[in-house]
Amino acid sequence: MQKVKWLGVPFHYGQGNKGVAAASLFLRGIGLIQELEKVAAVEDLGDMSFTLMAEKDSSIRFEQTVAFACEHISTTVAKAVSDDLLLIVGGDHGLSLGSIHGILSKTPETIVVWVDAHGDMNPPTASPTGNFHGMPLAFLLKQAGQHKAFDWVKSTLRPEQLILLGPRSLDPEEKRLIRELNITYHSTDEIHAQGMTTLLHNALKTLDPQGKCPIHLSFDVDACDPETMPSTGTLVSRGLDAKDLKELGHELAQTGRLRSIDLVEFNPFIGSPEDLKLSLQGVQDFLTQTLKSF
Ligand SMILES: [Mn+2]
Repeated sequence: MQKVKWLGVPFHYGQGNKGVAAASLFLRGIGLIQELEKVAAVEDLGDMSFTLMAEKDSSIRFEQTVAFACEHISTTVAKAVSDDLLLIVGGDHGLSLGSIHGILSKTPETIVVWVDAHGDMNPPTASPTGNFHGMPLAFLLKQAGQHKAFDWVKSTLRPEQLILLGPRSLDPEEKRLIRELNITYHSTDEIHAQGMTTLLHNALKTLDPQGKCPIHLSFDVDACDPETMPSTGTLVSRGLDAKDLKELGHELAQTGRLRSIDLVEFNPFIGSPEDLKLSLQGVQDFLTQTLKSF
């Protein structure tokens, strides 16, 4: 059986909906860990906790809080990295600066598959909202500019280590960076035209022809179609469906190199009871099928 470590990261300071911090507690509460234990050996590492710091004016909302939290996440994740699958249950997508930084500090050659409706690559000065969950990739790719609170960010990502899947709501500066840094990028339309399995297989082969690098999946549930996963804060139409998710998890797991997953932006307080039921089923199916494919 595949061994899995569950780490709850109830971090919500990267955007405005506090409910996103409840995901780990909620999913644990409805028995998701017991469900996963039917197909894997799960060790629950518990939930982290975060503190709201004194803030000053900045282009990043909650800058001090976010920077301090992500450094703490990075250290915690670095300690938890092993041959087991590390499941990082968010929280909003801002936490991925911390989780990926921690992973890169241990395995710098890791390939990151970033599945998202958005680019999450806005340098703070270009951000339309100031919300940090739209910026983590800018920091990881060293495109965020100088920010004293983020001086600890040392383990960064080369553009050749990144695959973006599913973005369909990109800001102008994100489009420019994707083009200039030559980042591998596939829209939902391309995924549906080629099929997730073929497209992902080819993308991984191009970035890592030897097939030796560990893989991290950063999965923002808003990558999915609102019909598939409605319980999230920033719904965008024309997203991934249940079949795409199944193929995504299967293709990554069967490489034998998938070491870690961020599951982010799931908000159990958004939508109707039916929406929540559908979203929970989506999360459970995705994780179960992925774990079965190891
Ligand atoms: Mn995101």
